[in-house]
Amino acid sequence: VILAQTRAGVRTLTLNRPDRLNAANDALLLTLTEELRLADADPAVRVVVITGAGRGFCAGQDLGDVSGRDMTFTEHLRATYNPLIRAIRGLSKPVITAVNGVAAGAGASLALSGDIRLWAGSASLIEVFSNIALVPDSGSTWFLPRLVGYHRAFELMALAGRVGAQDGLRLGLCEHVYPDERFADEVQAYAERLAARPANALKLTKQALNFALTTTLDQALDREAELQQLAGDHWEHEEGVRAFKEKRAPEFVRE
Ligand code: LHQ
Repeated sequence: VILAQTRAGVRTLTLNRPDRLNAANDALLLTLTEELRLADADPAVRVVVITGAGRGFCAGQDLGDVSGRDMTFTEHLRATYNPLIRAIRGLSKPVITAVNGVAAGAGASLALSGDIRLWAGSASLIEVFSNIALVPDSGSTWFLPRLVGYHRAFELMALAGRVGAQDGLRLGLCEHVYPDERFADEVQAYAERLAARPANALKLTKQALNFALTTTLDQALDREAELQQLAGDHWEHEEGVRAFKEKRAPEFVRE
């Protein structure tokens, strides 16, 4: 259900149920979460990419796989989707969600959860939950209003409109859009650029931003001061300053 490969410090995890637009079943969700844990622990991995096989990114919960389940909705979310989204936001390395096609329902939440969101020209996002009379889950209620404001978020959720790539870019649902035929190469090139950046500083930056999103300026200032100590004490900082003085590019990757 998940394909995994590492190239040049970039671990790519590919959702692989293409005939179902990579709709999620428990095996897919639990395997993806476990793969993220392994990538976090692997020193050879500096950036993680999550993408989909075939023409879809992820169509959300596999609706053929829910009947007869013995868990409540609440238990199901707590056991599968919530740990996945927490694993992405808590990962000590940047996660790129590379949205190659439609991202619907919990698949839309997954698309929004990345630190960097790259979309193919044919990508789209649908907060599809209300079509089946459900509530947005897997973080959509947290991510979307922070990106587009309450009112646009409510409209997208209430009417389940499809947001195409150009609108996604305009609304801030992704950072870049690349043509379909170059998408995989552009994602790899972008990820390698990120992999060359100072890993410790990026880890701390991700922590600082995630903390700041839910706190006051006072607390954010205090946390910045603590995290800056951790960054400043790291060899990456020394290398960055030395490279600046020597008028050369810094080398942040050490085997
Ligand atoms: C699918 C699916 C799918 C199974 C396409 N399941 N087969 C919910 C419940 C419980 C607890 C946890 O949380 C959640 C969270 C959620 O994610 S709820 C939202 C669930 N997802 C949906 O409601 C999306 C349903 N799919 C669609 O609306 C469309 O397929 C979209 C808009 C995603 C794509 O449309 P098209 O590009 O026109 O593709 P298609 O509809 O023809 O789909 C292709 C195939 O994939 C098709 O199978 P078939 O055998 O006919 O070729 C679909 O049945 C299958 N598929 N989504 N979620």
